[in-house]
Amino acid sequence: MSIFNMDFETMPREALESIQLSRLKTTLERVYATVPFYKESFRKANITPSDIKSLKDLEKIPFTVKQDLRDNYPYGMFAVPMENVVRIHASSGTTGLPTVVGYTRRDIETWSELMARSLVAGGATSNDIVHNAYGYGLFTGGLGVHYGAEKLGASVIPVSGGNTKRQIIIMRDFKPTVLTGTPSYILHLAEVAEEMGISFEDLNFKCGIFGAEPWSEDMRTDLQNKLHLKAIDIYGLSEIMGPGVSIECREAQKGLHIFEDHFIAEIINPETGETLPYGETGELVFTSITKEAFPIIRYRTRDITALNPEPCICGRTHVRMNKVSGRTDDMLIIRGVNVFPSQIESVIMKSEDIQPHYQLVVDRVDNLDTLTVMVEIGQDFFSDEIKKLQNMEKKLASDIKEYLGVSAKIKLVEPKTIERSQGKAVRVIDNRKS
Ligand code: DLL
Repeated sequence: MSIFNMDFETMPREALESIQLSRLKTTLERVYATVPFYKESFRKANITPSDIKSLKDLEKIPFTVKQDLRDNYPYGMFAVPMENVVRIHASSGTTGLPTVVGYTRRDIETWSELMARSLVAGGATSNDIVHNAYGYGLFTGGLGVHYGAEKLGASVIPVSGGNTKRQIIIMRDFKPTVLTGTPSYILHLAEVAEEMGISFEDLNFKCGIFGAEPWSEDMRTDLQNKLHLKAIDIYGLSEIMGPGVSIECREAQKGLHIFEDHFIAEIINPETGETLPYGETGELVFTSITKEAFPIIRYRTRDITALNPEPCICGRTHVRMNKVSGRTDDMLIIRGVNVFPSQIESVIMKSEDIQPHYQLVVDRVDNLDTLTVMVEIGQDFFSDEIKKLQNMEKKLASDIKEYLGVSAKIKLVEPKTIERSQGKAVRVIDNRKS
């Protein structure tokens, strides 16, 4: 089916669910027959694929977690022989062994199609020129967006991350119309463009497709104002496919439509594993229903969100997930209060003098957790009298306490103090772990 044909995305729920069920059954039969991990996990739960007769029955199947992928490193979860695998990607592995994922030729075709559909949802057409600043390499962002843009028939500039000044010249001269990259790197691009005396107002961008890390609504407003484009949130993860698992539509820019003809989404209570109804916030769990090389069943993403089934003004019937507020493993517990970096971002970005560059430093002093929020402020403000700086620090600390219930020490720092992101931003330095 053509990517310009919206049939799959606007299908009545009943028809969509019947496709999901039949694809789910086929996937379960395949993983049971080809991946020893799933055979064993079904055996332990005392079920076989034939016990899954409805979408609701999915709940009977045990979860898959990141550790399972590590235990089967590198290729143990693949459901096809290596001769059928045409591409391998991997997570960075900063917190342990990298997670390795594989794709057959058909998987690459499916992924390209989903990324093309994502770009269309975000407002791109075959006439666009896509400046792709996601990193190319083992990270799925660069090549994922690249193949989708080509599939759409757009012209791709495979610029990747880094070499920022050169990127600005390319933006000025090649006149791209769609910008793709992580929000934190795009922010850095905007900063460097300003230093070079180039205004985004004079560039040709109409939309930006930003994701791969959490970013707040306030960051969206800031990016839209600075870059003079519509900023669209795109979500995905290597284990499920890469970018293009879900995306906001340009019409609503509210919630990310999940490509439900390829993935089944659930929300669970991360503590009990119990499935939660639509609207409730919890951990996102995905089952892939069309992948060949690396099918994955009930994968716990650790991402926190809620699902919204309400009809959307764009006409798509696929459920929307709220903007991801953070990951269960990124959540900071400061003296018993749970807080995500993106919530702190929302609070500090309400202040006009603050630059959207910040880092959270967590320590343990005398057995008590302490949180220091390092935030950049404009050069003018920084050169001002010390009293003004102290007042601002007090104000931000009291806002954080009021909105989030957590005590934090604010440290205002000069512009350029906090390291700029070339890909995903490092928001938290947790000295308790070292
Ligand atoms: O980040 C895939 C991707 C590339 C998505 C480009 C969007 C654009 P991983 O490196 O495996 O894959 O990291 C996946 O990043 O579980 C989330 O925690 C986080 N993440 C991805 N997109 C978003 C988003 C790519 N839009 C992990 N908002 C996921 C918040 C996001 N977090």
